[in-house]
Amino acid sequence: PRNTDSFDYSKYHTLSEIYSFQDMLVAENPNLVSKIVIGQSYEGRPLNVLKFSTGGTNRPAIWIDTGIHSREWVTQASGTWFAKKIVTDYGTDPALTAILNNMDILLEIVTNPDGFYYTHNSNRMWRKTRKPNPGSSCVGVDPNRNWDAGFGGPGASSSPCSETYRGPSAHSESEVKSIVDFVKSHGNIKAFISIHSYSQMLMYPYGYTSTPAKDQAELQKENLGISTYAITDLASLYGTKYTYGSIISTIYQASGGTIDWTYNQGIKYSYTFELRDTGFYGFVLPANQIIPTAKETWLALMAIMDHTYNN
Ligand code: ING
Ligand code: ZN
Repeated sequence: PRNTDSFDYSKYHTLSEIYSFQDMLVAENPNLVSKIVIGQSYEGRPLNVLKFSTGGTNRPAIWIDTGIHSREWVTQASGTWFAKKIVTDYGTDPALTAILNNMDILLEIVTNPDGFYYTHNSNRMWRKTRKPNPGSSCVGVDPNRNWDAGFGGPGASSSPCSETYRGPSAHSESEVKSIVDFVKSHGNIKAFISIHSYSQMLMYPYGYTSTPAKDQAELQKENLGISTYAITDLASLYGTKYTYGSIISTIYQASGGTIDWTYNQGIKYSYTFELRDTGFYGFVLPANQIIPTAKETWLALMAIMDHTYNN
């Protein structure tokens, strides 16, 4: 495609197609969208973040990432759709317009580009990064077990051959460390939403411990409230059913996860999604479900972003 209007959002795209989509979106919307390269992957690919901003300096921001696990293709595809949705709705949708007149949205669509390239060219089911592990023939670290939050505890593996290998040390993966450095230097991120598939769940901290998050009573209530609104809005479109709760109580114990770290950094509205489906197709969700998945998820994202903006 020569522009983002002729881009086919109902198909899965390669890494280079998504990279060129990002550049086209920036070129078409120079007053709204810019591209920040927050680092490089192990294999040297750019880690691109789209910044949607109507001005100001270091405004409060909402972070959204998709594709930290490369095989979860509906997430990168939804992220691409979200990017187009933001530029389309700004100026016409009152809720999004109000948010963007006061806050920035930061969107990393391909959070694990080496893994994503590998899923297109070698192994569709690749999850981890592509960094070799010294002394092992197994490659890669689970980038959702590599964060400095309960790192090394139960709910991650110390074996390089495991799909949940935590890595040699916290933030050993440049795909993770680049976000860590960005979040710390930004210092004004109010909501952090990390998107996975599949299972149809909306979750909040913690994953590494069943010890309730700080200000648990109040935040738990708020989390429950936000989650309820978000999944109710999501279901309003096609009736897709989501479950919700803390990570450890909803899916399983997982240490070193993204949003446990962002929450401990003080980002109160830290959420993680598991998009469609519940396992019939799993990671290999048919392309005809991309747009419905993106559309219903957008309603939940708007609920979370709106709550963040109003608090
Ligand atoms: N599931 C997530 C995983 O990394 C998860 C579940 C999400 C755990 C957020 C911890 C934090 O195991 C998938 N499908 O990757
Ligand atoms: Zn995942």
